[in-house]
Amino acid sequence: MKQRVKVTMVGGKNVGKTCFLHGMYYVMRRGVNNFFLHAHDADSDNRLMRGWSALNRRGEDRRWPVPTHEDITRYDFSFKIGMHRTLMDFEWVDYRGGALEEDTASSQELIDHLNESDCLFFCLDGSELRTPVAERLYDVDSRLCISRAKVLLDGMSRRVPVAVLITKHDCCRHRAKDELMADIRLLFDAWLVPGEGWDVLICPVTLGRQLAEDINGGQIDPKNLHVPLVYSTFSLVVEGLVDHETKARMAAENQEVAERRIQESRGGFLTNLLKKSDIEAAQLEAEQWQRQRAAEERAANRLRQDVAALGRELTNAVMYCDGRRVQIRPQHAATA
Ligand SMILES: Nc1nc2c(ncn2[C@@H]2O[C@H](COP(=O)(O)OP(=O)(O)OP(=O)(O)O)[C@@H](O)[C@H]2O)c(=O)[nH]1
Ligand SMILES: [Mg+2]
Repeated sequence: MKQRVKVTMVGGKNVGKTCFLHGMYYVMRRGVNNFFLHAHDADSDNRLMRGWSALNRRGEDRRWPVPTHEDITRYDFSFKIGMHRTLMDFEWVDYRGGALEEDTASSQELIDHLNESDCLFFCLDGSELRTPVAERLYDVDSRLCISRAKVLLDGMSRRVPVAVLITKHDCCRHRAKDELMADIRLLFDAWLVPGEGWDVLICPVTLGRQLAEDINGGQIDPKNLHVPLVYSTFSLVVEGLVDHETKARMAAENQEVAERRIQESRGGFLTNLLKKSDIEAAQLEAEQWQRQRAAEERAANRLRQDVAALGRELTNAVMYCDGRRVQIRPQHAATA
């Protein structure tokens, strides 16, 4: 399993990418159910914590970040279980929303980042979903750069998990869940149909319920901010688990083949003597495969525990696996 992965956050201008990052960093730096996120360097930590402190200055419009100017801002984080055990290192890429709409060097850089990404976050501005989108479909699609993002994602050389964040969910939480989901299906049809191979999380997030009515005075009371990163980690750890299980199975099969060769070579005293070197070579091989199998099984067992811990955070999550709705049961079994 890769220990260092790259997340790219995409979405239109002003959809709440930077605010989400500041909020997510704060809640996970503090820790959510024993999961932690720590920036690798003090400058990034300070910058993100300053961003969070500003959000909490109620009554000032300076509480909100200025639109991101730098084309691309990178952060290096460690995602930990407990304070000390790193599960995965993330290189996080936040970039100015405008880059998605343009055909410039920075959008080329973004495409390069996407191609190297192991998971994606797409921010969908929940304030666009206050009312049904059907009649405003093309307008919403172009403002949120959804079609543009789809084109970029389809151009990617491989499928990676996608977390769709309904940011500013406070603005659309008055709507029935089914209705909201129908709108999301309209907007993201291509990512939610079978056969396209996308694994998708749909996750509402907000920095505070009161913000819908009072953007400058509303209290900061974040919801769900840790879920998308937990989902990305979960998906990548499951991938690693499957890899170890496959390797353990292959090692077991190879061990069996070598053991069969030993059995077939053995015979009477003279046969054993004549085939001594063949038998010894097969014995050595069988032992090597046995050791490899044991190592893969140990690694798989460790990851199974991590998958269970991460899965506990996702039992209420709306997830699709190649267009099929999947649910993680409280006893951690992922089922269709
Ligand atoms: N109601 C509500 N508004 C929010 C929330 N989060 C962010 N906003 C508003 O959205 C604005 C834009 O947020 P940013 O995080 O700067 O958006 P961005 O996507 O980084 O924008 P660019 O840097 O221009 O690409 C903020 O100034 C807030 O007014 C939220 O949870 N609820
Ligand atoms: Mg920004």
